[in-house]
Amino acid sequence: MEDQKQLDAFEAKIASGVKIEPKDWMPEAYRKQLVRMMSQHAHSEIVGMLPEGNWITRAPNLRRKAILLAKVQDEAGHGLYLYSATETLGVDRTELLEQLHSGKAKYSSIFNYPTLTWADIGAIGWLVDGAAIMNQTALARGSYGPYSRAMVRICKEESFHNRQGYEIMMHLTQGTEEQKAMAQDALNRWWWPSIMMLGPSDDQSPNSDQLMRWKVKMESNDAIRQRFIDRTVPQAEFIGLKVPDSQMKMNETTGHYEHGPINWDEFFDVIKGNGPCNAKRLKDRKEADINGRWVREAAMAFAAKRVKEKEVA
Ligand code: BYC
Repeated sequence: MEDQKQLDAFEAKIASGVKIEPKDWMPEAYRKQLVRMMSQHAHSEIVGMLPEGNWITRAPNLRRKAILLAKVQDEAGHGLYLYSATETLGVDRTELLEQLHSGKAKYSSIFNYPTLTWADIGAIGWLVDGAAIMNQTALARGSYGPYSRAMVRICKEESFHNRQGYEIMMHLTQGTEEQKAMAQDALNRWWWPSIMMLGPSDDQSPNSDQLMRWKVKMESNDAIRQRFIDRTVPQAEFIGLKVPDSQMKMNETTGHYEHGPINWDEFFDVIKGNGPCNAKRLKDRKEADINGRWVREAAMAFAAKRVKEKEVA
């Protein structure tokens, strides 16, 4: 049974804006919620490398290839910070990765869609990184120190990713009719999944109440989604593209866009494992884990050798 006094002190700390650090007392439910959310986030970063990684060899020129390579490496780095931050809560990353590889753990729904053309790489940077930033700048103000600090650096890198994606789209829309059509097609396919990746609507979000009370989440799923839409629709118009929502319109009174219905059946189906690429993503991730084993073993052997050398010296 948790001590009411400890709980009150913990909640008072959060209310006054003091961060919770790894060695501080915390309720078990807070720890569990953080492990769930942070590990899902870490998994999303490394699974997210796969759809973009597919295009490294097919990027249209050397400059684009170098930029994409750097972006995919950044995502691996985000995974590393996030697994490390999750480990401060007393779990081991091997255990978390096993949960991912066995299909027990979730990762972001968005990465279960295919990248069919080069424009999809633009759409991911613009829309997926754009939605992620909307969410993560809020998470950077969250109550758990290691997670909120990881978010600060991740958001800086995501801002660069977002701009490179928009720049790809802008170039395509200034190109031939085929290139413009390719950009519009990518927007058509990525728009709704990007809207959905911000989580189910507030009335279907069982974790939000507790997470917002403990200031892990600072805003609700719908509030962040609205901000993303308000920012992104004018960006699409600026480059001559149209979001695929015939009901999208600006409400002059509220100053916000109103959108058509979101297909939540599709979202829940994808997170259950039935999206177009779920099986492929898990297969590729497991293979990447096996193929990278020798690198991890070599790094561990080298580290052990360094320790021995220091002991002798
Ligand atoms: N996909 O109660 P709710 C990136 C699940 S990667 C799958 O609202 P919560 C990038 C949810 O887990 C950035 N599942 O949940 C990388 C819950 O199920 P469980 C990814 C989802 O946690 C590479 C259930 O639905 N960002 O930027 O309060 C290349 C009910 O939902 C999703 C993060 O991970 C989803 N989209 O709120 C390019 C941010 N949404 O666990 C780019 C961190 C919901 O109870 N995470 N579910 O079985 C969050 O901010 C929150 O977890 C969410 C969901 C807003 C996503």
